[in-house]
Amino acid sequence: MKSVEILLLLLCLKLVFFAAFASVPSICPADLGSEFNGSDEWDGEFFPGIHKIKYEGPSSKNHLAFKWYNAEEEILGKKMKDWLRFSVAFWHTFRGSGADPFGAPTKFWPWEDGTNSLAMAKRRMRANFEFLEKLGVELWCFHDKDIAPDGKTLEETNANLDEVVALTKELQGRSKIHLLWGTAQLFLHPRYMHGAATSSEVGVYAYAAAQVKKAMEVTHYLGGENYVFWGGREGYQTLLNTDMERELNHLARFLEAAVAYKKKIGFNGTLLIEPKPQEPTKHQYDWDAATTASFLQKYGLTGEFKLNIECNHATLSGHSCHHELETARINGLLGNIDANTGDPQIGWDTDQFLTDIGEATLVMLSVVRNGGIAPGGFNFDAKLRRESTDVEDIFIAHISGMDTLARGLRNVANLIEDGSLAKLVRKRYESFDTEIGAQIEAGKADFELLEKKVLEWGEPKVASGKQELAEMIFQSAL
Ligand code: XLS
Ligand code: NI
Ligand code: NI
Repeated sequence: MKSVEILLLLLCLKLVFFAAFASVPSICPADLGSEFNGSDEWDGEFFPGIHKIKYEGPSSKNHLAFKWYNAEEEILGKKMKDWLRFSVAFWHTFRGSGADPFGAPTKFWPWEDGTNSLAMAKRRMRANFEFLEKLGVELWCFHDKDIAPDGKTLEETNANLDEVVALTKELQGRSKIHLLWGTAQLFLHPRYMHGAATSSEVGVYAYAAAQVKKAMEVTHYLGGENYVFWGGREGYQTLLNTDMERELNHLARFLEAAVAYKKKIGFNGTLLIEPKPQEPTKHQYDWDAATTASFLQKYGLTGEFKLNIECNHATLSGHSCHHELETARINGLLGNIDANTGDPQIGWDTDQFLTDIGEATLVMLSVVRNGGIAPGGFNFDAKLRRESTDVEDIFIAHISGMDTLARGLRNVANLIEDGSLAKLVRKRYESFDTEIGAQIEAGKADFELLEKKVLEWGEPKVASGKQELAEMIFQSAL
């Protein structure tokens, strides 16, 4: 082993601990024997032998084809691609290395040279665009730190970002591919150990603001349709050293400043907050959809923000993804979905591709009720598992996630066509479809009136909730 190889390996081992969130320097040498010349040149294709993925229908046995997702097919009055607005998450798909807190990277993609150089960043971006083209996905998402390396100063860091963004703009211009959302990564660097907008250090608050300012400018420049705030470290480890009220006030001030800056630069995208209960903090402030909705209300920010609901975060908070989606939807806050799932036997954010057809059907039920998700989308905030190490696996994982959600959409169409679930729900509340029910719903029934009714009616009759029937009807649509 040459000394340069030993150095790279040592570097890898050191970086393993940064790698759990699969962003910045988590990639190790693709192939310690490979040659790289420090440029972003790459001969030929990144994914040779993989052609554009086509729809072949449910009977196909080709694992590099769609069985259920047929982009142009109309379902419930809209093309599948318009319901499903799929997006690839750059951080997982192109920066995910397979490293976890116990082990070194396992994925050595052929185009990686083991560096975090600007040339490597540009080559990786070209790989992203070839992947999107071949997969037939037109949207993607990134964190600032995923796509460009840090410099020594903020100026240098921003200049690096500008260089990669210039290439990205050119690549977008040559295709139909565009940006679903951008975000600033405010959790990996040690400066953010106490949080970003909720840090106890004013210099860190300012640094986070400067980073978000730049990330918003870049998102705007790339035509991003949304901008996301995920408060990975906006929370606490112990209340004994934490002024919770002051930290929440700071977070609100930070978000207000973001709204003001968005308006100043003429960015019309939706600002999204992505709730998560914990990990990496013990308690994250935007625990779930309801907590975040009440935070927005308290600080007068409703109307400026929507929510990005992530299925794995939903289950971490003790809810189902469907519960979080419905909570967001009925509050007019459903903005985007980070389409992934957790593992029922593992207690953290495993960010797996969603492959459960029942869960996908419930997700699509909320989206259909919402009339769609645009200008949001289904961002695959999902990673290949550590043990999936073939380039082909990257395609298979996305195809599987897309087909599962497409199946969910088809199932919702079945449910709607069948109509019996909607009928069951309507019937369940029919006692409110009466004069007194209408009075209650209009806020015109006071307690005296209701007491009078009870004296007149006697003991109320209570009908069956029909849970098993509801489940049976749901199952028959799958
Ligand atoms: C982590 C989050 C993150 C956000 C973007 O758990 O899901 O990936 O989506 O910062
Ligand atoms: Ni996410
Ligand atoms: Ni997550």
